[in-house]
Amino acid sequence: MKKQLDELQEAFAKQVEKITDREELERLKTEFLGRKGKLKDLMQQMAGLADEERKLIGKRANEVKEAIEQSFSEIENRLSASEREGAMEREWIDVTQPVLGAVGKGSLHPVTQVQQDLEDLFSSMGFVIADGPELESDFYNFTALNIPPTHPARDMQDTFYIEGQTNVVMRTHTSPVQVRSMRKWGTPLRVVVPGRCFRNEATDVRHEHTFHQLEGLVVDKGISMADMKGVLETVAQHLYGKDTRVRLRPKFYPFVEPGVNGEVTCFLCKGEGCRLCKKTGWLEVFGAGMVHPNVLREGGIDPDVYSGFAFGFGLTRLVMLKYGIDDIRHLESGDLRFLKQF
Ligand code: FA5
Repeated sequence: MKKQLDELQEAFAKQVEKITDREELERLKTEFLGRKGKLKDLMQQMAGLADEERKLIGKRANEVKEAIEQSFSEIENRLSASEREGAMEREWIDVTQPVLGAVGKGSLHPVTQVQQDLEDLFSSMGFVIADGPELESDFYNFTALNIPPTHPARDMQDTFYIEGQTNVVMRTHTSPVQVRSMRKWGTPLRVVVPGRCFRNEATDVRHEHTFHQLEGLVVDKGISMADMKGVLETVAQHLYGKDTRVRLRPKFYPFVEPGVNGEVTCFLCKGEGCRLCKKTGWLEVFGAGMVHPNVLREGGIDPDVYSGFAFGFGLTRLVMLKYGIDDIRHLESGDLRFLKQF
């Protein structure tokens, strides 16, 4: 019987090498250790042996059984480990990998595109590109621009105020950066300031509560209205072509004297008159004028020696004109159907 036990162990050793999955493992367990398995069968045959021999064979049979059980337990551990690894391999994701295919390539917002285009144009004319805070002091937004606290011109630009803060406002225009720039750089000065502005507006096709402007300021000796007109026409023609006409009409702004309102031909009706241009054929795109002496003084510049001009383009309106957008509210909507066209 000892020989039979040895043969059983050898047969087991050969078969156990082939186990690659749980199904095979269970099948071998039943074959060797099951109630009707090979080992049980041999053990039943031991009943007919003499006492002495049964003791020896019984000991050997137990050794074989323990060895087989030990092998099974090792194989079980090995299979569990590889199952865990497999699961990790299947579930593994690289969170740093860029999304491929599913999401299309993005593009710059049309306001950013026109802003960058104009920054290049102004840089080529020797202008510095500057920035200023969107949450601005009441002083720079109004007072320094010749609009003292009691001045009725404050009503022209109603904005959003911050609760509990009396001295700051969401800036209504980019003009506060005029005095900031004069104080920072002095003369001679050529600067443009693109940026976001805020007004408490009843919104419509041409008015938003949040929109972009592009401010410009030139201060030097002997600067005149002619210089101003030249720069403004250069911008309009750069954006809309050589035939573009610019119309300047007097307008009151407390921080310039004289002041003008600048318009270009309406893109929608080509000057015929439509809902966008309120039937005038012109679209108002900027305010401009010769810098008021009080503003130069606030900037630390002597108005008897220096003069300058300033302008504030409605950058968002320039974008509408360039791309033929007939409702300004699309631009801040975040609607991908709109944005994907640019
Ligand atoms: C101003 O904001 C002056 N700071 C411009 C200026 C600068 C004048 C320097 C003189 C010297 P105004 O409120 O007109 O002016 O606005 C200028 C331009 O911003 C307008 O022509 C228009 O194109 C645009 N704009 C004004 N309000 C809105 C609005 N609610 N939504 C969209 N665009 C607007």
